[in-house]
Amino acid sequence: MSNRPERTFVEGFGRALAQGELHMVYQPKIRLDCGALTRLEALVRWDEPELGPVEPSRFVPLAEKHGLIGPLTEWGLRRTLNQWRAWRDQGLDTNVAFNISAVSLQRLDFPDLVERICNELDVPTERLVLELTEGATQPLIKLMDTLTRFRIKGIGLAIDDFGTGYSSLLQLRQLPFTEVKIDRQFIRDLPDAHDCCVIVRSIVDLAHGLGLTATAEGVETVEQLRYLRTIGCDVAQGYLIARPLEADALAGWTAEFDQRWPELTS
Ligand code: G
Ligand code: MN
Repeated sequence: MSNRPERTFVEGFGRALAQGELHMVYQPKIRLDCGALTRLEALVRWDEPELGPVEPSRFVPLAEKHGLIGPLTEWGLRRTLNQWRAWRDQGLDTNVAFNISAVSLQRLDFPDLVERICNELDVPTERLVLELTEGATQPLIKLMDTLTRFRIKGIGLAIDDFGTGYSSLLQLRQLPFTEVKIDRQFIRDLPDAHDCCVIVRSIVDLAHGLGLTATAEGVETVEQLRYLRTIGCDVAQGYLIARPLEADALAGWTAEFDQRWPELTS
């Protein structure tokens, strides 16, 4: 009896993938020096007919456990890269960030699959950044070969939620990352909490010293954004800038944000 809800989940999720109950939304990341859109993070949403919207944090761990992460990742990546091409055709020149489960990285041929999908859908690999979070059971450091294969193919690698969980400085030194995403827990209390200011400033310096892009996630207030600009953080993402958007809302957001940028920075 105890695993019945999980079995129901597996059936429901299989149906979701097959019948189009899943869709992608996209959250803008901007350059803090000029406010320009630099990339969009693709995030999956499940519109369950009875439950309504289900958050990825509730179904991704189950998909991982029941062997469904492969189909989910491939579906989401194809959807996202097709969308990138549609935006490019509309004249929106940007990059995309896509979240990868540590489970997918255990397959040594996974970088080849990602490259194949990029080629098939005519998206240059340089336009793609993969966001990785440390899995509970799989330290990223064990995945050196796989991560290096992505970099050789021109695909960028961001370490997500940096500063929490298992993420360590050793990883920054040994793994071929291109970007550090500072966890929103450190951003939340900027700029009033002195300790958070010290931590965030140090991560930005560390990232720059190692030649990596520093990105702040979870930026919700003007004060946070202004502080991040003063310390030279490169990129910001968060509800202040935009909530995750439906694909067709991007053009409207871009026009609106261009207008709003001067007052955010003055
Ligand atoms: O860690 P990662 O970058 O993958 O997190 C993405 C998630 O964070 C998404 O589910 C998104 O809705 C959420 N998110 C994005 N911006 C903000 C924000 O400014 N505040 C909070 N609390 N959550 C955010
Ligand atoms: Mn992410």
